[in-house]
Amino acid sequence: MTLRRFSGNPILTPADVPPSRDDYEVIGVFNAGAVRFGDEILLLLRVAERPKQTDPARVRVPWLDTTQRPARFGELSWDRDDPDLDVSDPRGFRYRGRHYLTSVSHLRVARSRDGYRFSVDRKPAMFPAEPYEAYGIEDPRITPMGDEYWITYVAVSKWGVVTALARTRDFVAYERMGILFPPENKNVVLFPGRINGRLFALHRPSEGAFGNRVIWSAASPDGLAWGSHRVALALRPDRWDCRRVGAGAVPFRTSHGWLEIYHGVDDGDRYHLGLALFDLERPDVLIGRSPKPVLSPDAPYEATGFFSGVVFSCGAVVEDNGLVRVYYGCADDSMAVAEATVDELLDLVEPVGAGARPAALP
Ligand code: MAN
Repeated sequence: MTLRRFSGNPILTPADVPPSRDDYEVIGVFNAGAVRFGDEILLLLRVAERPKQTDPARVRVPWLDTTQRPARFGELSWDRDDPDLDVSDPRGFRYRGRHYLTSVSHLRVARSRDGYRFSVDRKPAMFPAEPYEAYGIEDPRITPMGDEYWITYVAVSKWGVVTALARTRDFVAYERMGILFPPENKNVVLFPGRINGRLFALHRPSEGAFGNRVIWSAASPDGLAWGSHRVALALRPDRWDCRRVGAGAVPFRTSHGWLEIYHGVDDGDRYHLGLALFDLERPDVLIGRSPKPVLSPDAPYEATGFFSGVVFSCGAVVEDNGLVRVYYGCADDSMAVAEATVDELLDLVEPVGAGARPAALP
């Protein structure tokens, strides 16, 4: 069994989102956080935009001058046939040893009553504003915390890729709380509320000379200072999650444990979604995992796009009747939704014995 795709997918494409300025174009709307807010489902979209590429011989790349209030777009541009320019990855450039992104992302709210038809706000909800956000803010995850919503998001700049926190009560005003995890770290999800007095997170540091891109857990007294780091979920050789893994949707409570929809990358660089189950009392302890993916990038809008072969979730919404709607980005291009019941998902999870768990660190 896999997630059932909505027949009207994709639910949002770049054509549905106006750019933040007239001379820019939206090239991707994807990897949205998702949450129920009153009688609506809100998506916090990652909107990627760039200057309109008016001259085919030139490459134009945006960045943000965050010393200005509000931040102002700047632009870099090169001859497309400059031998020092490496454009092999559509997401970024390398030029004389430095990395740049081909687009800058901001966060935008979309609202829906039924969970399938969304209307997109005309203005950004959060726009890059801090020095560490100069190349954009990406991949938000929304965790309900009491009467607040805590948003972890990736921020990119010449200082590296970090994960930062913002808080909101109303999805109108957002308060930035600073960086939670320094470079390189992304795919950060917070568990909702305190568990035995502490807050818990899953995060994904990038490896240096040793190690792999695996999911780590951490705990905190206040949500700002994080410690007790452990490897929580490791790679599985020869499977769909053999190359990299990262937390995806914000985990939700079930009778059997915290259910986490994570992404795994295979040897062919395809991104799949799978399930991990963490102990209700110790959310840093893995107790189950799906042997197979619950979604692979097989539909045409997932298989082909800006970055082909990607399904990537930052949020799922669980209804009172047990229906789970999984929102996910397709090929770094568009947004889609697929669903299953909590019971169906739990049936796909196999227990993980203590021997198969990543060892706790000394
Ligand atoms: C990155 C992620 C996402 C993106 C995928 C695929 O690792 O952070 O932003 O969807 O790669 O490009």
